[in-house]
Amino acid sequence: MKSIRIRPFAAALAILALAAQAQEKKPVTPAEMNYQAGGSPLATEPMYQATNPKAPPMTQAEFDRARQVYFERCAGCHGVLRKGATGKPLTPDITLSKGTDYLKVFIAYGSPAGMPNWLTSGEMDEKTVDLMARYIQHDAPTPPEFGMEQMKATWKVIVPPADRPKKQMNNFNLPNIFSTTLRDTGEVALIDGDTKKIINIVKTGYAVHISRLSASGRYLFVIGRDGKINMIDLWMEKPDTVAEIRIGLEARSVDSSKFKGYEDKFVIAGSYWPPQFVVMRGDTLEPLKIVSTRGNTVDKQEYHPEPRVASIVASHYKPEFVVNVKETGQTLLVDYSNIDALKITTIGTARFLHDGGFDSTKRYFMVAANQSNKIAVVDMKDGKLTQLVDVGKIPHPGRGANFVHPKFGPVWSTGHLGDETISLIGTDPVKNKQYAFKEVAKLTGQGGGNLFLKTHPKSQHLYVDTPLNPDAKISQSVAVFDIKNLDKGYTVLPIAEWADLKDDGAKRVVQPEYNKAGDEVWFAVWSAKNKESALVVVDDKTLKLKTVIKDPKLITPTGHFNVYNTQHDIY
Ligand code: DHE
Repeated sequence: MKSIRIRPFAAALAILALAAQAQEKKPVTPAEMNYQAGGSPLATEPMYQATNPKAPPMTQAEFDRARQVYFERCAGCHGVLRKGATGKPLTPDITLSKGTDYLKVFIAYGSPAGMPNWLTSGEMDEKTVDLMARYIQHDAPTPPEFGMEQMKATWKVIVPPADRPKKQMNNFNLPNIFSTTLRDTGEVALIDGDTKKIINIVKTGYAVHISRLSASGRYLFVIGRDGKINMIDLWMEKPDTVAEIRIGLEARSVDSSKFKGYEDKFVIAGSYWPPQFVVMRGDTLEPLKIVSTRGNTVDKQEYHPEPRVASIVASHYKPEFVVNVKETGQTLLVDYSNIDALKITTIGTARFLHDGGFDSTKRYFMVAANQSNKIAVVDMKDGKLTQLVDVGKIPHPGRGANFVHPKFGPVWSTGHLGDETISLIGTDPVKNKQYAFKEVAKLTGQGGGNLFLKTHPKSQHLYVDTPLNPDAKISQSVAVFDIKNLDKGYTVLPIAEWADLKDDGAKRVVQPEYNKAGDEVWFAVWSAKNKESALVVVDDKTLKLKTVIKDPKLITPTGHFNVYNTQHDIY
């Protein structure tokens, strides 16, 4: 084990203090830590760096290096402005009084509360630990804002609406196309779900996060972590980008208006930095209205300067977008019927909002408040919070999975990053009132580190992945439950083994996704950029391997989205 040179007395004090802190804070699992420390595109943005005369001196070169490390490793948890998110706040008013020695121990050895052990894990050397301990005693540099002028400067209409096809110009079965994120190459692969052949590989922003469909199913929107949106027209002979824009410096979410009369009319995207969302024209991505999400937290009612926009969905009940603001724990219902007089209903839910999906009727939006271990249920019809439901540790539903439970009626389910359970929540307040919006049952899956689970109205199976589980056997396989016999436990499908990859990569099996018919399920087998990856397709009836899709161009596949199911919110 490496050692770090720190005065022994200071080190002992620091460790005692750490232990005390650990008691106060809920532990964060290593899986969640790795997941959050995913690297921010802000690392390469120019920023003004102020020096704090009370803090230990640093050269400009040291600042630049430390800032890069901070945005690559630390910002996901501690926030861009270091005001704290999953991790503690690290502003000079706190860090200066702790001093360099204390901070070095903390960074080097981590804490039981979830801070990774950056030195002993080998991720940072002693010099970097020292650098970071000094850096966080200076004021946090603020990345630039990104307003209308900057957005317009990046906005390109590659094929104007008038020059686009008037009808579908290809023979693809559009509802069964899959859009697959190729994370580390900055691309998406459009794959024909019938033939399993790649239709096109489209250059996108950095590490695309999600794909979403317009209400008509014609346009596909993908958003990179760097805030770049590609609008892809599936009617083209070879589907490709017709418009693009950058809506912020770092982002995760995009969606398109779905309410009757507003189909394909507007697109919305939210950003992590700056904390804001923007409403755009649905045919060109022209930015129309930008709204900041800076504001007060739901619990302590404190001002938060950088509350990131997490999931966004389009309501089917009203002309509204649902915008979930992570750090404030506020769910915004944004009425887009009059863009010039935008009406926003602010519903206090819980912190920190992340991902979620509709119940089977699409009336209720179920969103994970992952640091509260709760699912917030928001009523799309009445525009109010229906319930905060206690679930397991760090819920992470993706969009969740809806099915009819033999005893409890319709349920929506979520897995967890922090434990092995799958929580089932009743969603039928009419015929199954006694079970509605309560956790009615817990299934036990393979282990923690779950990210996504999925079923389909035509299927009787529930698939649960565990890509962030530290045990390779678990991260490389999925658990399948028989919905009619949940007490029987689960069957394990060795998806990565079935992929039969030539390299010994991480082979994390991630995100079950059904085809349109609901009779096959696709999984990404996600390895590093220089290792072979694949997509594995399972026959849902027999739970047997159907086919493996391999191609040298399928580099780091992660999320994959079936056009029809995404368009209609079927999950
Ligand atoms: Fe995601 C959804 C944020 C890491 C794959 N992810 C989401 C959503 C948010 C989010 C806010 C909901 C979007 C919506 O519905 O509008 N994800 C984040 C992070 O902040 C985090 C923790 C760290 C980061 O640096 O990005 C993170 N996510 C990951 C990954 O490491 C994953 C596994 C692989 C990857 O591609 O980077 C990953 N996230 C996904 C996928 C979805 C997603 C596939 C969409 C799920 C769905 O079914 O809709």
